[in-house]
Amino acid sequence: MDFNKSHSLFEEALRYIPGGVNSPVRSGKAVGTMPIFVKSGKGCHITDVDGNRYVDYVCSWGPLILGHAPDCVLDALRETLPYGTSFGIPTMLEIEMAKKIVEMVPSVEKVRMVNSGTEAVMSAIRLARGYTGRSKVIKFDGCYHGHSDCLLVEAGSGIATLAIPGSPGVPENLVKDTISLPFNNLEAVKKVVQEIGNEVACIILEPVGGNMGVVPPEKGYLEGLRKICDDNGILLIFDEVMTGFRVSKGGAQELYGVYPDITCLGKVIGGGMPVGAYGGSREIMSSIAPEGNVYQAGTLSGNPLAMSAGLAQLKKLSEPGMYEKLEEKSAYLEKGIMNAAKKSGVEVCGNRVGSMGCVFFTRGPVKDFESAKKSDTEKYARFFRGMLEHGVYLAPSQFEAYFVSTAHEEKDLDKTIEAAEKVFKTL
Ligand code: KE4
Repeated sequence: MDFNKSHSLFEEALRYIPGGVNSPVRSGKAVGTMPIFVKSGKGCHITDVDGNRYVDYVCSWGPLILGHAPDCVLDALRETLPYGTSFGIPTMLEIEMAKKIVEMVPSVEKVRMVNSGTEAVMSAIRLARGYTGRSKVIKFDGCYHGHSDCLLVEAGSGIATLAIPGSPGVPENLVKDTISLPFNNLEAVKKVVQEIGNEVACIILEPVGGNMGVVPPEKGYLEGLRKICDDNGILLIFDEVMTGFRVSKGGAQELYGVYPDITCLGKVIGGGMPVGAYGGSREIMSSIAPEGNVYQAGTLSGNPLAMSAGLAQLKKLSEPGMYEKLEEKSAYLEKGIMNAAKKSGVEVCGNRVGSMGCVFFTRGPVKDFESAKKSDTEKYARFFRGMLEHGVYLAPSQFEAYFVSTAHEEKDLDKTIEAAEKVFKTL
């Protein structure tokens, strides 16, 4: 494949944008390549500026669960655009979006829109601290909750990908109240809560880890955290920015039947536009200004274009059979890739929940960040580059997920499996 145009664009981008990208994990640094520059996307395919076409499994890092540029989203944007792009004044669309989220997410009675997952999580932490009057936050190694200061501790995603220790610029006093513990380890949480439980405002986690690769919760883990929070007046926050509307219609909380006090959302609810949200019970959400005193605001929060795109996507996802279709496609892909690895004698561990999954280049099992880090990231990088050459675009990092959309057809999945068969043989 020829990447000349992408490479010259990257050279130019490096002159104006830090690292040539607007988000580190896009850089391709972790997989030994320069990034491709994409020109267009439709369905499960993207085409880069050199005319190379790929089956895409990044799907904008999760938002595009219906694939690229689905007609329902484009139609909604076309319909909304003539009325204006932003007002900073309430619109009906914001009520519609709030009602849709309340309808679909079991534990949410009231919800506030923001503009990114980071903003949703940052606001949820402030809400938990304001509501409980406590300051400590328990998070988990390998979970990534966006780049707000107090959560850049032992984080996953780009922090893990680039092996950045925490992050410079985050003063010690902003992380002294953050405790990061091993994922899937209830005893570790019980021990800390025994010591300082009355100082802990919240326990926050990705109910299915998606930023250390994909790591599902062990049986009883989520239930155990729920009980610890109930017994100690701690708020349980599910960061469902990735799992929301992804692992089931009602997210991980519906899939596992464990309900958090606050839910953070993003990605899918924007249909590809910049959107985040956080919600919970009326009681807890009444603490948010102007109803309460916990302050949070945003110029473009509830933006009509973003609301219309997100609403169109959520309405489509509410149609019968959507999640059964996603499960069928995802299971077919997982089976094909695992068989391909087995045939080639390449040692991998495949984890998947619904239409988010990953292939760890380690024997496994992978149940937490420590076991995820045993993966051969160099071998993953070779796998990534080989698949790219065969027209399959995967996450440019071992510590991310692949996403299947309703637009991935059997022929696209077969192309992916055939490519994997060829590439595994070269590893
Ligand atoms: P954003 O601020 O990037 O919209 O959301 C942050 C966030 C919060 N919570 C979870 C569970 C997330 O996965 C994310 C963002 N995910 C990464 C990819 N794993 C976004 C990609 C990127 O950083 O460029």
